[in-house]
Amino acid sequence: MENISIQQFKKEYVKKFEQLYAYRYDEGSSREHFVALGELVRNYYMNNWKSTIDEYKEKETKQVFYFSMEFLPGRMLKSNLLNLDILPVVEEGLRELGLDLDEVSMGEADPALGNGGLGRLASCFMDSIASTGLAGHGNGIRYQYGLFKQKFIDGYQVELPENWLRNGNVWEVRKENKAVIVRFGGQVYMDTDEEGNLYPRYENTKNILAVPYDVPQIGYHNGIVNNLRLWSAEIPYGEEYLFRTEEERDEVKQITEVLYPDDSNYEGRLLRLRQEYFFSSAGVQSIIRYFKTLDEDWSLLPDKIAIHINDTHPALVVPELMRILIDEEELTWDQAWEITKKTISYTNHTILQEAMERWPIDMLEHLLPRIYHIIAEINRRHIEKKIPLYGEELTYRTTIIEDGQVKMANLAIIGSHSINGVAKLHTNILINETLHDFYLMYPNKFNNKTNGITQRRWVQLSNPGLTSLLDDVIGTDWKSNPEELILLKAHVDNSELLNRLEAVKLENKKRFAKYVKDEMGIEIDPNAIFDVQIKRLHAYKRQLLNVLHILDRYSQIKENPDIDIPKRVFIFGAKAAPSYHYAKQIIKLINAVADLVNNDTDIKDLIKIVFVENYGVSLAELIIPAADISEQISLAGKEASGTSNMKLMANGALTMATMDGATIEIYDYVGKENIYIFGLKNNDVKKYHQNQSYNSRNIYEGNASIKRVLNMLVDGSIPGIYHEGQDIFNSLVKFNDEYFLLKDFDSYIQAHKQADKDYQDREKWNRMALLNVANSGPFSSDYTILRYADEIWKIEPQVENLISSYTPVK
Ligand code: CBF
Repeated sequence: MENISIQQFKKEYVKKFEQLYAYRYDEGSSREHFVALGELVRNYYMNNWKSTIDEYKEKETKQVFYFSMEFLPGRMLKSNLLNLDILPVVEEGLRELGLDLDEVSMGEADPALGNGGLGRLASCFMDSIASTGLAGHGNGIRYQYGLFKQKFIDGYQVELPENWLRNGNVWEVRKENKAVIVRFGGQVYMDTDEEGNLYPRYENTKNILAVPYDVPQIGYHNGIVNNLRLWSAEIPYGEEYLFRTEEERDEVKQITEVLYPDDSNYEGRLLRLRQEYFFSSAGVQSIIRYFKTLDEDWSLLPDKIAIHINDTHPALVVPELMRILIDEEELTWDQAWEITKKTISYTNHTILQEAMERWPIDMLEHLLPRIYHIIAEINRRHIEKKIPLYGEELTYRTTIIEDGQVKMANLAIIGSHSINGVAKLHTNILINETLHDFYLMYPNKFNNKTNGITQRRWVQLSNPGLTSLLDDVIGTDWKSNPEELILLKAHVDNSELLNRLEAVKLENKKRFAKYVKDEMGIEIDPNAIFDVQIKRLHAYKRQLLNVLHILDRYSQIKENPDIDIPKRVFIFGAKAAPSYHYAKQIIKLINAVADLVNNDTDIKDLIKIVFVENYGVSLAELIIPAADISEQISLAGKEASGTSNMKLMANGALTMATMDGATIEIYDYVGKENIYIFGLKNNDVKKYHQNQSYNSRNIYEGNASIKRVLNMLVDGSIPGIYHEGQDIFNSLVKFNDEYFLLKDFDSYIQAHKQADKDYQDREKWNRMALLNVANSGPFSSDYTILRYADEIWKIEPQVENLISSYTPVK
């Protein structure tokens, strides 16, 4: 945008505020200031938003549409200011008005429209697509309630509603004229028209209006403003008489009411399926409506449009596009199928069997009869075509429909031209194990795209201290080309710089310590090692292993109060899915151990535990810059990629890790001296599984430290836990420790001992931290997205790219 002076900004701001609220600006609350500022900032990007979209249309630029059930953008105010290049002006202008931008920013609700890594990745991608000048937009759901607000009551997780839209959303624009109808239920009959063509005749369907709310995605200093389109469900105009009962009205409201409704029961699953079709269908319909304005031949659809499906939640895009092309645009099956496959691409984000979506046939058939017909036909043709080529056995292992269920990953693979994993190991596992049968059929579809993160949010915005240090030492080019961070390496022996890096970290730790004191009443020492594990709570991520380490350390200190180790603050942030009982037991355990340890004066604050409530993007922005150790301790082979590993590394935390996900690539970049690696490798785990030779009880019986720690779970040493301790003990000993915690325990403890030692040598530690920052550039999502654009979507930046080149991951 054009330069704006501080004076001009102040004048415009005061005017905006007083027009909105009709009282003096200095009487306003943070919330009101946020709204006024947001309203003003809108004026600064609206023209660019319009011109970006107009230009794509005029030039018939190929555009990508990223379909995702989750987006976790975090607060958008500062990020919009940064990308518009007016952050310093606004900050100073507000300061002169007696206001603080950070406080104003707190007036914005943090949109929790996602669970974790997958949703946050989608938002990093949105930022990177716009910032690298690519024509690309998001497509998702405007949930009225985001992911639940987590509270701890007696140490137990309690889920409260997260009404993030209570005060509206200043960034969104409701576009009623772009609404579409999405059809559910009823019956469908194939009839013949006068010319003898088959067409579907629908009866008794429930038609729902999908209304889009568009949210700008502003590129970094490049004038591009793309679109994130979030759909909301409403009763269609003029059809209110069809929704006379409260139940019928509720059914509509529910579609976009809440993120991930409880899917532990049939009703919850049905609602989830409804949500998936709702935003898939609405998105595809709006894309097709746009394409038709270009007046091009249908065969050119894949030259103008790419549709990317983020995991299988939007996989119904495949039959929906087929439906529109065949039923509404009257293409033949073969024409439609070619176009569909060429247009769609798919990312797999997990190999966990329980996360692989499957829908019972009767549910799908009942809710979406025509879509089910199309899936069944895709499946029939797949079998017919592949048996002669690959034989029955292999072909039947790849069918979409099996045992009364529809397998969404199979649909996504068969109906797309590209499938990628999100880190090298993960892609290899897909190719060689999980999806090997598909790989035999479609070797060229498979590729890897290691995840990334945007340094704009995760360094520039969340760590201003580190940002100005970097600017001073290596200049500012790293902001548009993060690989430049490697220039830092030349300064690795500059002890003045290392001290400055340490001072920046200390300031960030103090900032977090203040939060902990104010919000939780816990006093933590900023000079302690801040050891951070922030991610969804899941058994495979092994927060429990972290707890076992804490209990071991606690016992050692009790035994030997004069032990010479640095203080540690163990920081957890994690939500458990509401119906995931075991994960919730671990939350209770962590809180109980925190109560025990934090209040035991014998251990002289050598250990403190902080389990922050309601972990999300905003808390991550506070915790990550303050971290010394990044816990990435999943069982090897289970974490597809991880992205907190990259954010933490970029902020100078040292990684404590198993060889899993993208952490392996972090290891490749930083080298073995600058990371703590422990535990089984993927191949070791595989061998144990093959030989069925793992016996956790033997380890328990034979290892005194492990026995001592595990016994604490059941012998009353940890007040406040009841059956949780016994259940967790049983999972580790009686039920053979599915995630090999006991096997990895010793090497984990050793790695932590090494970290204690290294931390006492501050120069060494700071050097390692610096090398982590220096090597974090390749993990920028800007590069990841350029690889998607180049290799999958076949789209090119629309403005002179600030990133002149990108290096393929080594
Ligand atoms: O690819 C993004 C992230 O997705 C997950 O969170 C997921 O939901 N499947 C994975 O668990 C992460 O490993 C991955 O980084």
